[in-house]
Order: sequence, then structure tokens, then C-alpha cells
Amino acid sequence: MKHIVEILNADITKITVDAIVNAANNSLTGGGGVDGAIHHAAGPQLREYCITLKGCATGKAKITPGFNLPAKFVIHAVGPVWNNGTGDEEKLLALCYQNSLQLAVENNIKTIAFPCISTGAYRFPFDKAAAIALTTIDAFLKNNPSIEKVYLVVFGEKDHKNYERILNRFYP
Ligand code: AR6
Repeated sequence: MKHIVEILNADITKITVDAIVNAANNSLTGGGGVDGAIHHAAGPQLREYCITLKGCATGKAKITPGFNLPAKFVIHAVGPVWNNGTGDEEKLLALCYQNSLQLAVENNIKTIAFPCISTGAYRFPFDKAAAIALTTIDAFLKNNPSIEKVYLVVFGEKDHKNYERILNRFYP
């Protein structure tokens, strides 16, 4: 799976893929961080569309068009707020990746870009989150050959180095 998964230090709103994943909140109506950047780049139609979806449970995901984004779709996944591991956060984070990839397969999406869900405002420890992302994506790809490329997008050199280190440990 090593050749399918690639880490990019970039602004996810600028990436041309079939779908980008948003680190959304339960309301799906926008917020700060990557969510704010995606809504800003997609334009107001995204929020109007999201309102009709009536929210999303933590660990689940919903799909919308990408509107003004280069990506055709946005998959809005709701990560858990880190609470020292006391609220099933690791399992819920894994479900975000699994449910997003499942939606991708159902919508014939072959290239997808994920931000590092929950590691900003939701305070999930970065290394732990990155390891969960890699484990979950790897297991999914083994059973779903239709996905051709998964980009793991980080914002900044520190996160980039960290993610590369974890990836190299994962795929020696
Ligand atoms: N491209 C790629 N990655 C980014 C970008 C970007 N443009 N902007 C930030 N990141 P966060 P969360 C990284 O806080 O922790 C929102 O208000 C960032 O460095 O966006 O899941 C929602 O509405 C970090 O590693 O999402 C929710 O209320 C990662 O994206 C809440 O924040 C996730 O950081 C969700 O919190």
C-alpha cells in the first residue's frame, strides 16, 4: 500500500483530487481551522447544502459537492474531541477514516485527500492520530482496490516531519 499513500505539506483546499475530507463538527455548518478554509474556498453554496444534511454524528461522514473547490466532492467527517482517551476517541477517529473511505468507494472516488482529523481544535495527540489514520487506511485499502491514491495532508513542516517519521515506521 506504500505507493498509494502519500504525505503532502499543503493547503488541502488547493489539491485537485476527486474528494477532500473536511474535519467538520456535528453541525456541519462550518467552523475554524481546515473546516473554515474549505467553506471559504468552496463558497457559500457549500454551507447552504450542508444545512440540508441536518448534522452528522461523531465518527460518521457525509458527502457534498465541492462547489468552487478544485476537488469534485467534500466528505465531511466529524472527529472526536480528545479527552485523554476516556471517550472512545481512538475508535471514533478510526471510524472517521473508515466511513470516509466507504463513502468514497460508493461514489466512485479514486483519489482522496485527508487532513489530520481532530489534531487541531479537538486536541487529539498528533502522533497517535497519524498512527490511527495509517492503520485504518491500510486495512481499508487491502479490501478496496478501487481507491488509487490517498493523500495525507499536513499544514506545516513540524507535522510533515512527524507524519513522515510515522509513515516510515509503518512501511519500513
Ligand atoms: N489544509 C490542511 N490541513 C489544515 C488546514 C488546511 N488548509 N488548516 C488546518 N489544517 P482543525 P479538528 C490542519 O482544528 O481538530 C473546526 O472549527 C491542522 O494543522 O481544523 O478536527 C471544526 O468546525 C490540524 O492538523 O480540526 C470543528 O469545530 C488539522 O488540520 C473543529 O475545528 C485539523 O485541525 C474540528 O477540530
